[in-house]
Amino acid sequence: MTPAPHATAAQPTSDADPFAPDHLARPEPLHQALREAGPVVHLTRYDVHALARYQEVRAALVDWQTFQSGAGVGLADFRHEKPWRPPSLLLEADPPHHDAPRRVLRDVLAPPALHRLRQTWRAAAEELVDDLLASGRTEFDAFDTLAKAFPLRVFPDAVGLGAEGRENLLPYGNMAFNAFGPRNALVAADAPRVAELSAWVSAQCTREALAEGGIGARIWAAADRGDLTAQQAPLVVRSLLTAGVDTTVHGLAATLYAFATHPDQWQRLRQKPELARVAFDEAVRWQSPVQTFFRTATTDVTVAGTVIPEGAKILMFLGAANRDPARWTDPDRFDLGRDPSGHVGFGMGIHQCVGQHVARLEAETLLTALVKRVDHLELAGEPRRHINNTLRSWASLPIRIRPAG
Ligand code: 4IA
Repeated sequence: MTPAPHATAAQPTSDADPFAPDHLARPEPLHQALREAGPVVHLTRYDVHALARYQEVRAALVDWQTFQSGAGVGLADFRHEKPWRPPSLLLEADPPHHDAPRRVLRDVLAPPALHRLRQTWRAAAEELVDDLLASGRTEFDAFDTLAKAFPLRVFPDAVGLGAEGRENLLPYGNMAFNAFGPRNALVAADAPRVAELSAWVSAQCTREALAEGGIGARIWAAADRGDLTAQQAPLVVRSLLTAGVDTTVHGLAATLYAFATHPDQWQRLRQKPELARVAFDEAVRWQSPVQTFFRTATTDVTVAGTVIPEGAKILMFLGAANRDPARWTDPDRFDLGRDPSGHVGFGMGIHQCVGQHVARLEAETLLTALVKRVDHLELAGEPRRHINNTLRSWASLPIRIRPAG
């Protein structure tokens, strides 16, 4: 047998397919096996190098010079394969090209820029929860009624999207996150809608489509100031629409799932509602809504004694790193008492999630509204996962609540 082109002789290997439905539905056993196999594991099926330990994942994330994003952060190598859409100017770019779009998005999504949204989002969260409680229902699908409903109520308005076609946002995101993986059945299932959904998203990114005063208009204002070109502006808006919807929906679902399965932690939040933001970060650590991302080696690089050759794809298991027992005490426990900072659920380094303040504000406003009005919550049935190549996502989350006396 001749060695695979991107493997070193002594390196641990695995023929597991992390993108197979069983692993996607329940990734923990594979994560543990990969962490235990070694710091770098050659995945023979895709000829990629897997990192599943916290230390190596974090080191790769912060070393953008050696582990580039410009060749794509999915399995596809943009140097040899045509991307399914024009590459993201942020996610799929390296310095110096990455920097101007990043600066613009950083500024429009920074906490001071979000300040004006807080009152509106708080009111929207209270109305959502009040309406739910007023209906008298104590059992419902928290995925539909809260995790999906809340971001879809506040985020498209904040961006300045038109009213038409918003139902396309989640399917578009689902497709984009599947596209980071291999061309498996999940990607094939999305294929019939690629053209239609891409055309709709592109149409929302024009200056004319975006309401005055919204985040989208602020991106266009940056173009007017010369901080971006008119060609870049719509692609920066596209990043907002790709990365900003499914992630928060499934991140909020993860948070609600965490509380429904850890009722003692809900009591803790009731005592101290200011823990809402920590709770969200701990849920992002614990569930890692974005499970995996790739990089490409710009040079032969030695990671913990293993040579990864130039041009090889590196698969980083964020979810595995976030539960690495070498980094976290009792990693499988959702625990408001720990300090979750340092988790890699938002990435790390120059590409670290630029929208994380938006996500935290959504979580804070929704949890705060909920914790004031709900004494107890628990699962009311078996939650159902939705399978996606990259996102740890949900189809339903049945819960039962006891409204506050
Ligand atoms: C983009 C990592 C993930 C949340 C993400 C997806 C798409 C984009 C950025 C980030 O299209 O720029």
